[in-house]
Amino acid sequence: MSYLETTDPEIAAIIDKETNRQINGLELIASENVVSRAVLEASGSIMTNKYAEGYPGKRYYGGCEFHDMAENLARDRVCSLFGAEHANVQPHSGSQANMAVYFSAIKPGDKILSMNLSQGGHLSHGSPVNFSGIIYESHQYGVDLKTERMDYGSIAEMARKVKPKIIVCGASAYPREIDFKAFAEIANEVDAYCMADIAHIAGLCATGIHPTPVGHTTFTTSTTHKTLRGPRGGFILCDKEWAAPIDKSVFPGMQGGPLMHIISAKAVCFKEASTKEFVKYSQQVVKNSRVLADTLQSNNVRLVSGGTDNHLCLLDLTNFGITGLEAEQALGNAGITVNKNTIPNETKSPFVTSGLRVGTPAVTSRGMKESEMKQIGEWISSIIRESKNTTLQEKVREEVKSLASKYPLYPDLS
Ligand code: DSN
Repeated sequence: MSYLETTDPEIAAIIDKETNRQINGLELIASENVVSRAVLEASGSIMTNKYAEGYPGKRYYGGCEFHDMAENLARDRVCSLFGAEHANVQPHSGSQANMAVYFSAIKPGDKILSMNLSQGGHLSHGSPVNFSGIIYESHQYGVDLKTERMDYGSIAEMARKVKPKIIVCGASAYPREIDFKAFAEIANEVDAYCMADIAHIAGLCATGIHPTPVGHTTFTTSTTHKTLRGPRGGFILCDKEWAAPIDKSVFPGMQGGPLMHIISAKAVCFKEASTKEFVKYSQQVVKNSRVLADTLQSNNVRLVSGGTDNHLCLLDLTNFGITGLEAEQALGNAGITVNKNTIPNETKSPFVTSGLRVGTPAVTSRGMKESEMKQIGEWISSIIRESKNTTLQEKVREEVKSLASKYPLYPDLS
């Protein structure tokens, strides 16, 4: 960062502070990760200098020969990783990937059937405050309020009643396996398209640890930066018959120039995700999540749905008499970064919440395993038991820092 320090010391100092925060703390936000040096280098490369509107072989600017090579590599690699026929790697985010699918498959005013945000869904799945709930008529399913799991029978019943044009499956705060095949069958029965948004679990689907929707659903969308451990961005997978409408919806439909430095970094991520090391990493993410869940439960923390099958746990704090917001702040003071989250049967606003979401992708990337997860589970439990105890928070902060120092973010950063 020597150039930045000279030309813009203010922003250099901010990046330095954030680097220290990441080095010294524990990142348990389920949607975050730590990318490889190779992904960082590609994201920070001179590929950012170029406009490349269009697609490989059909660009609106000259000088795109190397950008064509990078985008083709990204497309081929992600298709082979997921066994898909066609990929669009240009969406700047998961929301834009979802938007491109809606723009391709349905019309304004058409019905969407998707999971409620407050029970684990996502804003871009038809929330009334999001474009998806404003442009389309949104109908939402939740989890069964007793089991706190998806109930495919009642989702099918709802689909028969609503007759949506598209059924959206996938979630951002659901700790259990999702039966994408069942969703595809429901969609088929009611003559709807089916879109699986695998943003959270893409790394688990790519490695076979979670069943993949590819081959079942009409569209699969995702981000690249969660369990897949790539740069921030999105992509869409579909069959060849949908390639032209999807590509047209992304560009010129909703985006201009693709972020070619990010597409290059996506290509690196897809290569990394196809290695044996990444399979081992993904297995460890789930093992770590289960140990964290067991440790929390042994400390009387109630987990939504009673446990986890994936990279995240959803904690119900009701019995501790604190809100998600208070717990997020108390844990933040102890160097443990998490996010407050609504839970099924939520009684508080999304800014306060009764729950907390914790995930293991980032700490697993740093090399932490079962014994560290036990320790982290004990720290979380003690902090939420005594959320006003600032002496405890300071003590845990020092212990967190000491643990973090044994698992460097990058070998040359400590
Ligand atoms: N905001 C992301 C998450 O944290 O789950 C989803 O887009």
